[in-house]
Amino acid sequence: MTTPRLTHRRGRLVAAVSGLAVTAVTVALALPAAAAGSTLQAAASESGRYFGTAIAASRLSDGTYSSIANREFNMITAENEMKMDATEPNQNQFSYGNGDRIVSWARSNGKQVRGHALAWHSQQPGWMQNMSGSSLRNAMLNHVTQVATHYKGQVYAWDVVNEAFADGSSGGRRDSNLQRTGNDWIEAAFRAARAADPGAKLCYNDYNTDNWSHAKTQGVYNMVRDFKARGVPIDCVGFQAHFNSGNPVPSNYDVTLRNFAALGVDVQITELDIEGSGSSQAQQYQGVVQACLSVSRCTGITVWGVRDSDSWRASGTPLLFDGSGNKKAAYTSVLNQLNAGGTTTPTSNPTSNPTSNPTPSPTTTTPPTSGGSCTATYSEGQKWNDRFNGTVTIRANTNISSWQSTVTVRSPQKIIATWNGSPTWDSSGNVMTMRPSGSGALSAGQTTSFGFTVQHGGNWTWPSLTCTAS
Ligand code: G2I
Repeated sequence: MTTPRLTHRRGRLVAAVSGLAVTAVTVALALPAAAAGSTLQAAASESGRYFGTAIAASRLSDGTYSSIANREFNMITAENEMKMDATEPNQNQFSYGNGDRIVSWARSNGKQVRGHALAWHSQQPGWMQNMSGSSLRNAMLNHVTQVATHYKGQVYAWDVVNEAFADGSSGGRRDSNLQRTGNDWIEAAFRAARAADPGAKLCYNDYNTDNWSHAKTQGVYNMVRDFKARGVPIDCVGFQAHFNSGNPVPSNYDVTLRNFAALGVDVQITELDIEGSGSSQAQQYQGVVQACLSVSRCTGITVWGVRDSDSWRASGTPLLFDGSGNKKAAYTSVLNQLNAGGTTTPTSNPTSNPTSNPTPSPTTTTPPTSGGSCTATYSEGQKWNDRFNGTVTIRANTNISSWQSTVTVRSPQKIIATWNGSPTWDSSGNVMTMRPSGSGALSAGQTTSFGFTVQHGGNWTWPSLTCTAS
């Protein structure tokens, strides 16, 4: 019934070569399936994870910057453009220009978006800084509602509340004007965000929460445990992961991630950067990636900028590309670790896996087209408790010069990663149109494949497919 399933790696090789010429495909099929992910996003996708970066709208016109960002990353965070001061400069006057610019760049390049950040003690607009009491609480909730509504359906995960815990040994909340409106301000923000965009994952995001034995880590852990116990809508915890010599990657990082994940939330590395250089920096990066790959609910990693020169702490050269856009040793160690981790796949949670196979929706279609005909066939990939991988095999029924395939998922499903093709999305986010990365020429009987990860939200239904040839 189905065409023999290509592995992701072999599939990528075929697609990469099929763009060149039809005759080259035959040659490629004879090669061993050895190629590993050659970009961060491709390597992370092997295990159903994303690899992201923070983007500054003002740098998108820099060709080196945007081409590295487009090539390597598939999850985009606005570095400053969605913060409170940027989006509501005057009370009740919202300003989305730069945030929208980043979202549209991300989506037109087939990338997902992490929203950062709805409520924070820092980077508040001037009008908010001196507010207090119920007027501040209401202004904050209105902000959360308005901004989450504006970006509804376009954001994979929101940092709903950022950095609300105190540094040091107290393990308690940070003092701020928001905290002084009452201890329940965080859960109020989460409820408002859920009401505004029920499809977005809602995260609590903080720094210095990496070491399991630190009081701040424990404070956040206890809050998340309490939220889960009381049904406060929280889906994920973001670990900013800003490291330097005074604050190195802890050896118990995986323990921290695993313990949070065991509360029933996703964990994400959200703002990774590590000051330093050479092999010591590379090793620390590797340790962070290894820790994430060892936890099935660690769903992705975002670095806080593209080149060292783009960093908020550029003098510490904390990123994966140097100021000229060259790959650093840290880049190579991250890529290699992602590829290694792709073979030791994360453990799934059997209790949450489907007990029976989902009812397949039509898996193949062959609409007649003037330029030729193709068939798209779905095959299941790996499953996790919150997501699954799928592969679509495209078979040319006649000689074709190109193809495109739509993949429709059903709410609340979302496609969070893809490989082996160039995706675009419709405005609902449910319909992805995949086109070949190269020319897409296939002769009759030949196949190629692409893959994707679906965050299923409890709905295990297979996506429906179409294939159109030209
Ligand atoms: O501080 C590092 C990060 C810690 N976690 C939350 C993140 O949101 C935070 O990001 C940084 C940005 O990388 C900086 O770019 O947040 C800073 C502000 O808290 C950002 O700095 C601001 C400067 O304060 C502004 O003066 C400047 O206009 O960047 C702006 C744009 O370059």
